Amino acid sequence: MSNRLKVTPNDLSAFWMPFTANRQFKQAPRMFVSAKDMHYTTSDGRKVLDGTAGLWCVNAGHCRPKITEAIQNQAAELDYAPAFQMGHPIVFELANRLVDIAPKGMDHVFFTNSGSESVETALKMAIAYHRVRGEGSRTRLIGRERGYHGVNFGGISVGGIVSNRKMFGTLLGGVDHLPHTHLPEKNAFSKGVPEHGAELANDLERLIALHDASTIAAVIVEPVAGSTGVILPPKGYLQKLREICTKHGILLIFDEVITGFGRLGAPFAADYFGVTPDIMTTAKGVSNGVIPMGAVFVKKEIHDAFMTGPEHMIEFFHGYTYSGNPIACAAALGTLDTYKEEGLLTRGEELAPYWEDALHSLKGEPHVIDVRNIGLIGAIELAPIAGSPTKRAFSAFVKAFERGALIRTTGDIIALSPPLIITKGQINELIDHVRDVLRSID
Ligand code: PXG
Ligand code: PLP
Repeated sequence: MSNRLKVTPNDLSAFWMPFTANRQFKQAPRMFVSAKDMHYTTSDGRKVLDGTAGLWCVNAGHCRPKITEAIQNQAAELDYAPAFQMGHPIVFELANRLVDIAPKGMDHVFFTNSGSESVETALKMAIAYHRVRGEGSRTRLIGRERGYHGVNFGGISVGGIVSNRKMFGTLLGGVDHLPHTHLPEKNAFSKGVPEHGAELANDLERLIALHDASTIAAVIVEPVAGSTGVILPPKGYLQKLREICTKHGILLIFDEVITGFGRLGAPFAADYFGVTPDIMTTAKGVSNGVIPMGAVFVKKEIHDAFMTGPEHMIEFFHGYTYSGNPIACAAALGTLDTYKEEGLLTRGEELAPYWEDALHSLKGEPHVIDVRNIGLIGAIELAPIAGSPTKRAFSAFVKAFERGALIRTTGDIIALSPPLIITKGQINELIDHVRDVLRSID
């Protein structure tokens, strides 16, 4: 008998779960067995409203027919083609389709399999770009406090989430950090982008004065920080970062792993804020989370700088076995078709005012110390239980799941990011669940 057949449904020990309290989970497992559109079904047959699009990725909702069909057909036709020195048609088709919806000037796409890989790719591209242009001294990378850029070494080095960094040694050298932009004392209960804090971008000038621009390759930020608990850029902040980077020849990387593909009500945060970075990292929504995929968008000038030297030579010594995997490409094409047919990349714009009102109706409920929103993202920050940070939000998560809503918590912050197909009625339902939960927890 194969090992697979010997595993009984109760044997949960072999799987070391990612970013999970393993021992607690295995005592009281929470299992999804199927999903459709806005809902999951649990192993005990309950419907759960998806308030988080899985992990911020299922933007078109679950088990959408175009995507399922595309994957099924592709699996039967061409399962895999070598990613290096060989091609297959739909990876080129997908790149063109992505460039069509990308901010103007971002004309090239490099494929990866996750947000973390997109980040590593972008950081390496930035450093190599300066070197191919003869500015090899530009190797320093600047991230931001509380930033999340995935879990690989480059990403945790430029990232600023302490628990994701402290266990893992000295990380990459030559990295510095901007201050985060969370100013609850001035900006609590802001609707949309907050008024105060644009001047925090000027800290980049301080870091440039300290290190000298000639040593700095790139600045990487999330246009809206997601994973840390939803921190919005103050009005004018991203414009300032753009100006300072341009002035000093530093590349600006937007990590759009969460904000990409319609989350803010525009295709990308770059469109929403009217600020174009030099490199843009994406993943998640590119394939609706269904098959792992990431895509790094690059400006023409950066791509073209590599296209020198003998033509038989590899221009960029980087890539993954599964870069542009055919089945992932099929999933992404099915996803883009679904987004297009249903107008999902801009649907958030219509829904955002309703979403904002619904979220802010939670002001005044027990424990709520801030509510933040932008596009179809929302955050409800709770006062921590003295001496037991994260405990209150975690019990809210468990209670919400029991009541029939999937929410996400990080620290004592509840983050919401539903699939972009959510209806107004379902927004009410989700917020009512959160309200009831807040009233029922200690
Ligand atoms: N950059 C950003 C901005 C992200 O949000 C990554 C990179 C890494 O992507 P991968 O695909 O390697 O996980 C992310 C991922 C949460 C949560 O609950 C957020 C992410 C992943 C899982 C959970 O906030 N963001
Ligand atoms: N480790 C070994 C031993 C490998 O041979 C490879 C790829 O050939 C990798 C890691 C990298 O794997 P991937 O290309 O899937 O990132």
